[in-house]
Amino acid sequence: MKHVPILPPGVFPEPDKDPVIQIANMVVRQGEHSPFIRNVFTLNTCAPVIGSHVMSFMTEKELLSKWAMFVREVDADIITGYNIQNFDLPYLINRAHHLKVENFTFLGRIKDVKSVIKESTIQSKQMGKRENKVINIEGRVQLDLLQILFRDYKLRSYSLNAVSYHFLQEQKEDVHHSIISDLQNGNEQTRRRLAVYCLKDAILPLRLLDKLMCVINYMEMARVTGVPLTYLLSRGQQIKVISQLLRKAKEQNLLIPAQKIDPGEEYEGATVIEPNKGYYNMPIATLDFSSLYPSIMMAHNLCYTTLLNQNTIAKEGLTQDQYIKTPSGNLFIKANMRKGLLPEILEHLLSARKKAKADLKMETDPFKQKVLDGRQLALKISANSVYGFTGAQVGKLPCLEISQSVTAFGRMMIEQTKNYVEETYTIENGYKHNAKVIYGDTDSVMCKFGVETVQEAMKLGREAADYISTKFVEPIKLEFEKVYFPYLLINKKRYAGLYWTNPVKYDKMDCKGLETVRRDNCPLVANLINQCLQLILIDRNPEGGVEHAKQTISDLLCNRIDISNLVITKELTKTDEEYSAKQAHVELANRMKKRDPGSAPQLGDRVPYVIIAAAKKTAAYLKSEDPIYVLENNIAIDTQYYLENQLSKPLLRIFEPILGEKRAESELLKGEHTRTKTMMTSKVGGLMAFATKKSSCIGCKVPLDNDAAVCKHCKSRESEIYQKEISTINALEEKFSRLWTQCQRCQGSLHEDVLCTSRDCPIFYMRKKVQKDLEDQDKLVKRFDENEW
Ligand code: TTP
Ligand code: MN
Ligand code: MN
Repeated sequence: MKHVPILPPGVFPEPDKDPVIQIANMVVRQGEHSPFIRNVFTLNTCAPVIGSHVMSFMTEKELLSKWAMFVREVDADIITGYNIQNFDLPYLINRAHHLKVENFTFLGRIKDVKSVIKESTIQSKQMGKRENKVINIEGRVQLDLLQILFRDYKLRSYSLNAVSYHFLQEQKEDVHHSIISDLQNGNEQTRRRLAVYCLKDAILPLRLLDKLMCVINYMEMARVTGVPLTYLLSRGQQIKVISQLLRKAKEQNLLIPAQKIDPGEEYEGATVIEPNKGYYNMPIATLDFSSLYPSIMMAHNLCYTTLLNQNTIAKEGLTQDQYIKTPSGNLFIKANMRKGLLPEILEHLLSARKKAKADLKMETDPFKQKVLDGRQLALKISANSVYGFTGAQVGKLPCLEISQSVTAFGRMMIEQTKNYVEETYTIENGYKHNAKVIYGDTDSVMCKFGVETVQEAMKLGREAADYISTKFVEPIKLEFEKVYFPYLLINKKRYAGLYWTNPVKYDKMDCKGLETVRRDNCPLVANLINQCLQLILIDRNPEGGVEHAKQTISDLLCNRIDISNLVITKELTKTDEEYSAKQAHVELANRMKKRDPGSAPQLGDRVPYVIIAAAKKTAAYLKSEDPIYVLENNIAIDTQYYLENQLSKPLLRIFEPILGEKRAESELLKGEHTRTKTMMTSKVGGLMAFATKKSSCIGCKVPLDNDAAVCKHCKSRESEIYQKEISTINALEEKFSRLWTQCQRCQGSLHEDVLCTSRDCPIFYMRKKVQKDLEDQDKLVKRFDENEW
């Protein structure tokens, strides 16, 4: 569902003032791809929309009342939409209350139970703190797509527009809220245009749910862990473990203690093997334990119900072969005596994961593969949170003996694995080289076997994994995971490499802990790091990477980087007073509010900004500016800031293992290419170069003291110079129209005016920039006219 209230420009709608003018609905049977009901409820008349049922009402009261009847009649199991939980549903309920619409709030399946709005805050490690509205609609599950995306996907922007572009490669038709009331107050045709937009907004969440297989995946998780579907959105990991524990405890006639348990102390975590940093132009095989912590708990029967102490051992007269002592010194009874609940829960979760992994292997569609990978990952996380549950300091049932035993086993095992590899694969034992573990984290080892081909590394990797697995108790299993070739090992948790799972072709370039995904940095950083890594790893041309980095730095300092690459975005999550230190995006939001309260970013928006040049020592948070404002007012960018605060660290990081610390710094950040800056006037932005006042000759740039287009010396070439500037105009116009078409196409809109003002789309900035360049170039060419050309 999707509803449109009238929004006065830039003001968030308020249910006691702003009417609901349309509600669009799509109803689909789970498993089918297209809805069997498509309708839209409109206030005032609306021209027909092919394929959709238009129902028009003359009063808002009637519209709302009939819509509530529709909800009861169609009797859906799941209600979805984009931000329905915090926006549409509460809005409709409040509006209906305000208008005193009778019987509106009976939206659920239990007679006479009203749907009411409550506020709630949830806090979790995974999500941070979020304030949400909660509405009871008995018998129907609310699955808000926005909430699902918040949980399952890290995205740069969560606007429906950006999201549908990201997953469906199409953008929705955006009707800018400033024109909604004009459209509503127009005629049946303009209201039809609103309806079309509204219908499209209603179907998008369904299509996304379908594409991302959300209902199937959530359903499976709910079944496996035994929690209601909605808990998966509203609650954390712990509730799933509790639910499974209750399920198993009941089977064995056990009760779970309800009183608060003392959390116990911190305990030691996992081992990270000290990295042997460098650029490896040879295959590196990675071995990793499959579901390590869960399999440790299963192998050694670790559970609340199997934990022993000396007293019980004495009292029960247990003999040494009946229990084990973990590396952390804790005692547990063996499975043949009594099988723990946790190992059983884990078996169940891991068999579901195994099945998901098998489905993944069968799938050929790359997008579905991603979704299935998401499913097996969710099950992996659920399995790992069983361990997390026992170690949670503020948990319902912490048990230090279990959690510290798990990590102690883990530490011991990775150490042993490293030794097995290095002791077994030696020249002495008949292999061509001495193997070396160059890095490892928690349950994985990166092995340099010294061989030259991916194939040989895979063979040794498989062999080693199988051999080492036999050294541990079942179901513990070391697996050959992949080969990295080449491999750039930067530091603990930071590396990149080409990732091979077959000897013919690498699967992907894999980067860990590097700035290759854009979130808080500007796109320039991610793009440059990606390009350099591609040169280093794919082209195996580290020198080319260095050259490319230098060239980009030089482009940056000479203002040749497009502004869309320099836009940084940060979410405005708190009000000004709540931030302890001044922040660039918050300051900007405040300044924009003063300029124009209507278009200023609101709480929850991502604020795009660039850093502009200012007097020396101006704090960075004062130099943030709206990219559009920068374009429109020809404001110079602080290129030095971008070099020092955005590019330099990530760049040095990837080049240090190749060039060495000293050379990386001197070659990348201090070379000739960084001096180009002094050749340009540093105050003037790139797009200003031509657009300055009528002060220099268009031909040779010599300063002029009159308004002429060219100087005396260039006068004879004036026609030629004019032609050149005209062709620049032509080129810009062509570029503009290409970008324009692209925006139109991606909006799927054939309206003459492109309405998209999506500030999270780089095309938008490019289009704006070209538009600005075109205006400037136009002005420049006019100088020829003014001087009697
Ligand atoms: P991984 O090797 O990432 O996970 P895994 O061994 O459970 O699963 P896989 O079969 O995919 O290798 O991490 C090793 C251990 O680190 C894992 O068993 C438990 C711990 N861990 C957590 O506690 N929480 C987590 O979110 C992750 C990823 C790991
Ligand atoms: Mn593992
Ligand atoms: Mn691992």
